[in-house]
Amino acid sequence: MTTQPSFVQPDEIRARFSRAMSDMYQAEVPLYGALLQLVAEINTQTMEQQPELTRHLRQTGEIERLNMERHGAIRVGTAAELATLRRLFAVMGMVPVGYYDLAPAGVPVHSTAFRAVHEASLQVSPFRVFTSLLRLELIEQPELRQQAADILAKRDIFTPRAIELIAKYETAGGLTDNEATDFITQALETFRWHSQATVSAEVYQQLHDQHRLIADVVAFKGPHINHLTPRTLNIDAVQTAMPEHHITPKAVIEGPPPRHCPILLRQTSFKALEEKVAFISTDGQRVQGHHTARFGEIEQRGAALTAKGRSLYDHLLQAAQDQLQVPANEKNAEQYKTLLCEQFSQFPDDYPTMRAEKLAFFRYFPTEKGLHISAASIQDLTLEQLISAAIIQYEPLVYEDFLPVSAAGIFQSNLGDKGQSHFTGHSSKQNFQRDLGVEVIDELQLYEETQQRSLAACAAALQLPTLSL
Ligand code: OOG
Ligand code: NI
Repeated sequence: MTTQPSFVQPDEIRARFSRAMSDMYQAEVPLYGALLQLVAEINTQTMEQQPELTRHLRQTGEIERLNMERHGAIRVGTAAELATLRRLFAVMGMVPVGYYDLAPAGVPVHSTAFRAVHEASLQVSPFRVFTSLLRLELIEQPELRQQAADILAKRDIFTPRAIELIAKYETAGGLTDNEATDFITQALETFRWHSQATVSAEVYQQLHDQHRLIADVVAFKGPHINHLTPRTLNIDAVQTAMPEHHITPKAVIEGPPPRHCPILLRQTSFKALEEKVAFISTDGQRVQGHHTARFGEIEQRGAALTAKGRSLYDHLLQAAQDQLQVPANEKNAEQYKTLLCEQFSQFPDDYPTMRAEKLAFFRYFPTEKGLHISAASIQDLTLEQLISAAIIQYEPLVYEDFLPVSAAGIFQSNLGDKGQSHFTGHSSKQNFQRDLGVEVIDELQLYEETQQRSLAACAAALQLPTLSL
């Protein structure tokens, strides 16, 4: 009789992989290590200074995931690469959530975020990877487009052993501890930096002239991780402290302005590093050159917004940008901040109003008082009455996703000033999903489900038949 081998939980593999990725990137880009340290210091300070925030982080459990919280970003070149990445991420319990079209902002890619979806899994490891697929069809010159496709067709970004282990996971339903360790080592290879380009300096230059991003995707062996982003509790403080630590941040923080009740996501990055690379040449000589792609980023996360809240956010952000008339830059950074704050004064900045107006998602918890009260005495109370009686309390659900306008700003800040063109190709979620091999998950649905589960858990704890909004 054979016994069932015990498999490592995908959540556990993801947590271990995320740590291994962070270690690798620290070794590759020491400035990322410096940024991690700065973020950790400011997080500690912020929690000391803001007991209310600390209480909130305890209540939601975010305090336990804070130090391991990060996202990464990669860019791939073909449908086959994207489809295999989906299988690789599935081993770690990560599935594609959301569709982001960056073409209108002049970046020839479309993207999704691979991440865990259940709040219990997110609690074990919230690691996410923003994954972009190059849209070769947006390259104008047919010869260059064909050449890029030919170069990409020749490369294999996965190790044979990684493919074997993915297949093993799919057929057996899991990986043993040894296999998981092996998988992490093998999968990491796909995201490693290679200073040796796979093309000549001439071809690199042609790709680069078309768009710097095209050179970044096509001219190298694989989709090197281009940044890893820790989560800060005070992005303004980190932005201010960065120069003292010899880190130069981009001019403006992407996303909403500073608020009492943070919403969605605020992000800032430091400029990409100019790194030495070697190009191939026909006579076997190494040709030295340089490439600029890898950078660092930090982010502060706030409440996940409902469709209504999100459309208000989009509207206010657009209004501020329209008023500024030109893209935000070093010179107009202060003016942009003022405009943004003015516009966002229309977005309620306290949780009770955000909840009453259904602008954000929340998680509900029974209070200590609620857990000690007799169930019979509260049977007829509505959710609102239970909240007023301090039997139930609520906390905003943290936003786990990305923002296309911010993502475009992050891309742009690392692509130099030129090339701010607009691509006119249609948004093609369908093509993206065909290439991916599955449909992407709607993030709003996920927040809705988490909110519902918290209500159900509250009802169970208070011995009430149901609770609804
Ligand atoms: C991805 C840029 C987007 C974010 O945090 O919005 C991103 C990239 O540069 O590949 O990472
Ligand atoms: Ni990022």
